[in-house]
Amino acid sequence: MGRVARFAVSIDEKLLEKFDQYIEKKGYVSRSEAVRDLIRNALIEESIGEDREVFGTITIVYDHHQKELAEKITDIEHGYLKNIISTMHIHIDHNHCLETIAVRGKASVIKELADKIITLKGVKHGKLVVTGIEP
Ligand code: NI
Repeated sequence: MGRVARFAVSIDEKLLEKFDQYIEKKGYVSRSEAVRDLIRNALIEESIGEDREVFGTITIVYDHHQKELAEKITDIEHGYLKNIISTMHIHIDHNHCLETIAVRGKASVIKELADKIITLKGVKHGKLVVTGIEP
């Protein structure tokens, strides 16, 4: 960590009140810690469109009775060998599977991979979470 800087923020009282409620609900020890996390999240999310190395997870829930869906997911995964670290498969119930795919690589490639999987017919919910070392 570099030198610590302090800055003042002007904010509407009602907005600050809501922010303090958020901080308490989340369990942050101070406003500073909450603000630092928000800034880090914003910077990491912003970098998704850039060409930097990121890590992440793609989590999907899908209907495994959907015709050829599992095969399609596997086919896509085989096209990204360098980017997929591991996958975890959980059978949720008779119809549904949950899969978490741990990924690494250029942000643009990871986003492309996630979009290909999440938009498949039969994928009921999907989310890419990108993380990395703050830029
Ligand atoms: Ni399953």
